[in-house]
Order: sequence, then C-alpha cells, then structure tokens
Amino acid sequence: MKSLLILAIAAALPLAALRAEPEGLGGNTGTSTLDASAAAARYESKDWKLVWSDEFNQAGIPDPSKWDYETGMVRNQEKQFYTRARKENATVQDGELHIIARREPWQGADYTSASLTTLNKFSFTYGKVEIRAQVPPGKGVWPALWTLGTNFPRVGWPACGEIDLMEFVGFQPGHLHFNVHTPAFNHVKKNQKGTRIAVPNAWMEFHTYGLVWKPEQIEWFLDGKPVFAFANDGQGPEHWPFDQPQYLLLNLAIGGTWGGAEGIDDKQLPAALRIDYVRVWSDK
Ligand SMILES: [Ca+2]
Repeated sequence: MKSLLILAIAAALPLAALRAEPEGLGGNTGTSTLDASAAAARYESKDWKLVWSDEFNQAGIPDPSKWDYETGMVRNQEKQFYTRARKENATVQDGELHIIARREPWQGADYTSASLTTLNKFSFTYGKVEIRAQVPPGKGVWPALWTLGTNFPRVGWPACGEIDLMEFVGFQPGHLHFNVHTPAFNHVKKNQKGTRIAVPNAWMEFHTYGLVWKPEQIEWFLDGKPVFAFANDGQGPEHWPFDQPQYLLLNLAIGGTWGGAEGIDDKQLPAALRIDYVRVWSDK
C-alpha cells in the first residue's frame, strides 16, 4: 500500500521538473533552447543504423558473446567484489538484465556485485547509445552506465577517456549525474565536465539514458531531452581523447569514494540495477 501511494505521487510529478542544477562542474557547453531542438533532432535522426544491442530476452546468465566482466575489487575504494558470470550478481529475467549487489562475505570482501563490459567483444567510435534502466535506492549504492577507451589496459585512466551516460549515488536519491573525464578534465583534478539533473526519487522508475557522440561533440539525453554537451575544442587528446573506440560498462558499485560518502545502508540490500536494453547505432 505504501509503495502504491509512492508510485501515485511519482506519477503525478511532471517531467518538466527535470532541470539542470549547476554545481560548479563547469559544463563547457550550455544547452540553450535553440541548441536543444537541434540536439533532439540529432538524437532522433532516421540516419542511425543499429549496429549492436542486447534486449535481454534470453533468461539466465548474460549472453557471453556480448558481455565480459571486471572481477575483484577494481577502483575507487569500493566495497564490492565483482564476480564473473555468477547468477546471484548478474542475471537476465523477464526481458531485463539485473545486476545485483549483495551483503555477503566473498573472498575477503563484505559485498558482491557485477560489472559487465564489452571490452574485447564490442567497441565503437562515434555513434548513438541508448540504455533504458532503473537504478536501486539506498545509501551506498553507486550504479553507472558508462564507457572507457579500449586503450584503457595500455594507456590507463584518464588517458583512455570516460563517458558516463548515467551515474547515481544513493545518498542523493533526487539526482542523476552525467559526466565526462579526460586527461585535462577529471574527478582527480576535481574539474570533470558534467551536470546533474534533479529527478525526484530517480530510483522509482525506468529512465532512458542517451548519448550522441560525434567528432565535434558528445551530447547526453535523459528520456530523449538533451541535458549536457561536451565539445571537442581542438586542443588534442588531453582535452578530447574521443577519436578512439570506446567500450561499454554496466555496474553496480557499493560504497567507495563517492558512492560511500554517507555510508552504506545494508538494510537496502540486496539491490538491483535493472536494464531493459542497450542499443548502439552508427551513422555510417
Ligand atoms: Ca528488454
């Protein structure tokens, strides 16, 4: 009953509540009303050709021809151990991929979860991406839909470039975050480019996260509306490492430098990042 009431309130919230909240991250490209219609036209163009997708229609372990895994404890002082092809942490059911974080001891860690990637399976240079997903609630969860350059194993981060289609931290349940990291602009230097959008109770429903990546700029979309853009300023790969292929990552982290800033609410676990589909288009 309580959940029904919450759903009814959420349904009554107009999408117009969606607004950018500058927080000093310094987006380098304002998205004016005029720009917004041009951006939407680029997003909705009929010239895109679908080149890769997963609709998650095959129940069980995620399709091994499409997905690989990060394993172990990989970054940001996060608390989860990422497992490989373990159904308790990554499973397809009812047309959705569920990435599930659990409170359980595992190889010295106190939590398990999964990070699916397409490294060595699929990558793309320029194109359009759309992912429909629902993030889980709870302090300490840090789900992300993102990309890294395929040269990451060789050149490392941030030289490889990182595009975050969406990040969410459970201690800020009313916001979704959209960021980009390059050698010149990144979170270590505290000057990454990005924005956050106020979405009341962002975890209560599915949203569609879109990206249009062209040689001259990258644009982010939330439910089809442009929310941020990052321009190629012509200063070279320190500023724009995005003329190289990128691969996809889908993960649900627990704790860590950002996600764990206000602790971890174990009562919210297990928690699932639900993904309805991942689609990638090319304009070639
Ligand atoms: Ca689906």
